Amino acid sequence: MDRFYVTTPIYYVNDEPHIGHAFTTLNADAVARWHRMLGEDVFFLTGTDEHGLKIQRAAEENGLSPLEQADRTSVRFKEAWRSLNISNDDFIRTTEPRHHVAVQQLLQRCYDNGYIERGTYEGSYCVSCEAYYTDDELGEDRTCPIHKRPVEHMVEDNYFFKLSAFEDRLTDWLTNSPDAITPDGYRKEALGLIRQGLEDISISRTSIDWGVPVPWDDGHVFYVWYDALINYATAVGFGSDDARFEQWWPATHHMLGKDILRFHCVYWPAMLLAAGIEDLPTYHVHGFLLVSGEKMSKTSFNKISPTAMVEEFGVDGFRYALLRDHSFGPDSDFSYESMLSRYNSDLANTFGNLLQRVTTIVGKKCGGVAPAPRVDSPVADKAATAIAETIAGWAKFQAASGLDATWRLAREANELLSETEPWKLEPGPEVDAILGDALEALRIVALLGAPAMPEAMAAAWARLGLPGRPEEQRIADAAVWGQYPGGVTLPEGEPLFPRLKAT
Ligand code: ME8
Repeated sequence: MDRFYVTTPIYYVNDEPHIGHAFTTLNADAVARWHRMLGEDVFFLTGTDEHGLKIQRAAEENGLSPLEQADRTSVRFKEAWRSLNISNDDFIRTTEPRHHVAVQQLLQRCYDNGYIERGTYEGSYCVSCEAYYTDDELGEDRTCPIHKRPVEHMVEDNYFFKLSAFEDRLTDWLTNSPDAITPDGYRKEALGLIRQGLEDISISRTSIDWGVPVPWDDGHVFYVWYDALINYATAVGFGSDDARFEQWWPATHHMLGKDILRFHCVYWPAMLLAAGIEDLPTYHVHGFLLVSGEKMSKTSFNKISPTAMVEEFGVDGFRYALLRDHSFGPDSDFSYESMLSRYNSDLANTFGNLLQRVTTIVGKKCGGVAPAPRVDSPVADKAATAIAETIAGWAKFQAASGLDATWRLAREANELLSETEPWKLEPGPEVDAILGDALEALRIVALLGAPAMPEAMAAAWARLGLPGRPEEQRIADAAVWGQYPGGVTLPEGEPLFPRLKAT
């Protein structure tokens, strides 16, 4: 069976979950669900990043120990993901012993292979990014280019990773694997960073002790980023179960925001190569969700909590609108108004009305017993196109374009009804044919829409009188026109997506 290993970034525990985190996690969840429906063996990982100066300072501000701070916020992330029905198979915390073992083993290997050396570092450091910046990367008045806050001058005696040794191998990898980082603009961005020249990077700290100790030198802990990146290896057995790691690692897909591209797409593959791991991950990078044109951040007071959105739109309404409205790649403006109009147009109107209308007419014209679709239906070709485009969208990790293609089929079915007006016709074969086709279109939309809206589409499935859940089907078998069985009695029910008014 094909394997598919998908990850989100592990989020910092100094901050509460917001819809930016939810965006990556929901996309990863929907992609994981899609791959399960393809029949693949899926492992889906998310978690929290708990070491480093940023967490230590947040803990101090809150009068907590760093571990207490981590325990409290990590739970917030777990709760947020439960409330969004995220189907992760594991939740890793970098404070767990399994992770310490993996970090020490992986970096010890880099050290033994001659890629880590001692030295002194002096530079401008942004605590919010947990990253050093060169002078030409800084913004006005020596501020961090991302957080716009003053950077700190740091001088440290520490260990350096010989990143410069990997320039050629990284360039070859990104030049020869056109799908290594998608969308392609981000592959070019990573190549650009490598072509500017790679300097060795400082990977340990003596100024703090909240981290994983360097195994060959007691006074140092690893710098948080080099500990954090290794979480992806820890969770599939690195350091504890070599056979498991070898099975899963070649199937790795990292989903992440563009803010952490350099760490993921340049530093991390170099670390893997330095440790003798030749299989490099595949990356899927997205832009920022912007609120009134600004990135959401603690300092801008513009963060929106996923819980508030679930209260407005329901879990699946929020999941759908977020996935459908923001394609995975460019920056995208988030607004309540566009979420509302997406919900009303696609869910309340297009899908919800279609389901309600069709089941009502089946009640009136067919005695409540659903007719079967036509094999040679005028909708069949359109359905085949929508299915193919849906599959292509998900294959590219583009939930928005997959869902767009799926919803075209729902609109086709609505048009079929508007053009033929079966409610005006006498009961008989013509009405049966139209309704059978519409029911089949609904079945296919519920099937293909299930990764985005697992519960709502399961409810729609039941309303179509179908057994089981759409997620239990295999795409290759079920996404083919003509399978709606007909002959089933349709249960009655309330609209699945009641129309919402602006609040
Ligand atoms: O960087 N729009 O954690 P983090 C879209 N711990 N996505 C956003 C977003 C926004 N406005 N804001 C955040 C870290 N994200 C490290 C990662 S991984 C080994 C270590 C999402 O809590 C997006 O996925 O700052 C981004 O890359 C991530 O949250 C950063 O989360």
